[in-house]
Amino acid sequence: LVLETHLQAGIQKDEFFVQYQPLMDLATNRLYGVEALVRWRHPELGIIPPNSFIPIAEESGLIIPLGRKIFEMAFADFAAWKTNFASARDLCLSINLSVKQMLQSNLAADIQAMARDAGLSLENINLEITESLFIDDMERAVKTIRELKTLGICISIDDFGTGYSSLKYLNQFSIDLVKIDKILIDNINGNLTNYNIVASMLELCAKLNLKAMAEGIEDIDQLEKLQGMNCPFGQGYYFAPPRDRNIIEEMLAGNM
Ligand code: G
Ligand code: G
Ligand code: MN
Ligand code: NA
Repeated sequence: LVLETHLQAGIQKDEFFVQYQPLMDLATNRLYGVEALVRWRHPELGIIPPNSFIPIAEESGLIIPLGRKIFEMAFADFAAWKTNFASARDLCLSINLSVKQMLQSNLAADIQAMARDAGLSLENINLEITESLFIDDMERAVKTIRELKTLGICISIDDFGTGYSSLKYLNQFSIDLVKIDKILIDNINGNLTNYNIVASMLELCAKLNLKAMAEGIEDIDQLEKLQGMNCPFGQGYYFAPPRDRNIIEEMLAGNM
């Protein structure tokens, strides 16, 4: 309850900010997009990672106003990058959404309004959702995804392979991108079973015409294995950790 009170105050005092982690095109080794990841700069406790407050924000419902702030910040940055950097023209922006946010009836209209306020078109905007969404309220989830897709927004399944992982959802909900969880990527070199699971997932995605991204790539051996399997996209500390906005701007200015 104490943290919840701090969280509420923190939202009002704008203590939250967004970092961005590069998403890479593995075929060309070029920047494909960035994933927005929220952080809390607490006046006494310092930087608090999302794992420590997102669950509380979800339980308390504060994820709704916080989520709106995250969109506003990321949309403002993204709009500025599109204006200022030719290299950002086709860049994709990925934003994580909690189940609670996805189940708001006005989500699509809300996002549309925030994009309009930021002077941003909804092309190249990608929302990351988790499979648990489909257990919670299937009907609402389907309706929301349809509305978002009508606006031109892309949908990713985050942490794929760890949870419910029903393959039929991928097609049924016209998912655009599957993010294969770090846990499966971790052991891709040491463990033949893991390797085969990832290889099969990539094959399946290709057959279903889904983009696939490997999460948590930390070394060149993993990268080369994934490239050998024709994994189209990747993310991980090997390329870059989540970075402050100004570092991303340096990259866009031509140093990467
Ligand atoms: O950045 P980090 O690895 O600490 O993020 C941990 C988790 O917190 C992510 O996997 C993601 O699920 C969640 N998270 C990070 N940023 C956001 C955000 O902006 N919105 C929501 N809903 N979740 C986020
Ligand atoms: O669940 P989600 O995919 O949204 O989480 C993304 C988070 O995963 C990022 O915030 C980042 O902190 C973390 N992450 C990204 N790449 C790596 C990696 O290579 N290794 C580890 N340990 N964590 C990573
Ligand atoms: Mn994510
Ligand atoms: Na993940």
